[in-house]
Amino acid sequence: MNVRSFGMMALGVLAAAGCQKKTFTPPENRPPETFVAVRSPLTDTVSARVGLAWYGNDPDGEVVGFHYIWLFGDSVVVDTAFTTATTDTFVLPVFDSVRTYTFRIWAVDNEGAWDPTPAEVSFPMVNTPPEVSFAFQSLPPETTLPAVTFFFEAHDVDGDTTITDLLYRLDTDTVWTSVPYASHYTLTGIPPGSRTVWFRVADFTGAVSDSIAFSWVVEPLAGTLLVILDHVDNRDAWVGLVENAGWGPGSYTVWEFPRHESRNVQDFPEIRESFEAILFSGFTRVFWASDEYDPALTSLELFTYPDAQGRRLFDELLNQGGTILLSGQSALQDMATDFVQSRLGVDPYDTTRVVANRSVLAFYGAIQRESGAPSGLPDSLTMSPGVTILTQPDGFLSGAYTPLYRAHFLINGQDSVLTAAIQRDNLILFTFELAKTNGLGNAPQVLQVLLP
Ligand SMILES: [Ca+2]
Ligand SMILES: [Ca+2]
Repeated sequence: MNVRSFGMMALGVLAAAGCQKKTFTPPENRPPETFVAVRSPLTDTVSARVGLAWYGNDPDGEVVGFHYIWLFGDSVVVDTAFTTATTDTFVLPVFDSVRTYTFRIWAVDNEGAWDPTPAEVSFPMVNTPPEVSFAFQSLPPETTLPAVTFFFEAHDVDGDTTITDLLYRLDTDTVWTSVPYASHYTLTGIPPGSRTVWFRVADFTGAVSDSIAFSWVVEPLAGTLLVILDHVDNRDAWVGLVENAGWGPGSYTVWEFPRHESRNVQDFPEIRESFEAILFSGFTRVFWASDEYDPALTSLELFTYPDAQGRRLFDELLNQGGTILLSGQSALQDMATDFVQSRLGVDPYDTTRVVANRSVLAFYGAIQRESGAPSGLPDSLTMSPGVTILTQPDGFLSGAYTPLYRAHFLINGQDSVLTAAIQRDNLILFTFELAKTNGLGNAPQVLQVLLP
């Protein structure tokens, strides 16, 4: 090898070195860092419910999610695989004694690396007793029958679903009675007299709320006639009608439908429980009365629409041979149509025609007994003193019923005579208020004949 060739070779080596690919060594992935913050107000101890927020930073990539666990000492209380959320509220099992729980969380980056130094926060947690109150404007009247439905609002800072029991005690009870918690409860068979009832609620640990109390007067059920007053303005007129028909005090019972101001009619499924307990306490006759013109305000629909579950009660009473007499201008419109047709035999055409023409119907003058009506009924009724016209009654042309009374209506200014009281089997409908048609003093006789 000469110098030249060595030189060439050296050049070749240098050239080769210059062309050699440099090996790429990426920087090692750097793990993310995790932070956690408490959103709930913190005191010495917290309730079972705690709100937390967290986030993570990754210096050379991005955080794609988190793993977290809840620990009590060394044992895992809540374990999760993975979450992309950055906030949550947790409800942990709490007890009467303080337990310290630890929340530990790891951010995970886009290369799957966990934060080697997870964030954590610890809480001393203790159970808090629940609280209960009567639902807004839900209290029963000062005087009731021996079955009453109460409505509650109960809360527990450890979670409302942790409330498990309702406890109640009447002043005549020596011990508390516990039932599964619901937002209403119906007491039945309450001893008559001046009563006080106390309620409390308990959570799943047995922690109980303070008690709430209600004091009222419970009247006994009496007789076999139940008078339902459904939005009645002139209570004295209706009760007077009943008493003048021969039912003395203590021989009948009045049940006043809760007025809408105090309870929404949608609560009927609950109210029904107390009504049912009362209705099937030996009553064989029901007199439903209303002097409200607006069927949206009265509640007969709840006893006649199948989905309100109240029809079952009327059906059962009728099927047992009980008699129901309905009297009021809103009665026909407030009832379910199929109930009117099947139970009263009213023609569907009549129902729709009457409703359609309702605004042009005016009812006036004397009311006369129909020829086929029971002969014991008064031959004619007339308006009570001071009542000159009933504005919105209903009238029928014909149907599979026994006509009881016909009356003069003004239809588009024309005098027309239509049937205004009908009977089919043991269901009777007066589309006007008997309490307002006692001008001759003989309206009580109607009750004597039809509700013997
Ligand atoms: Ca990273
Ligand atoms: Ca609690």
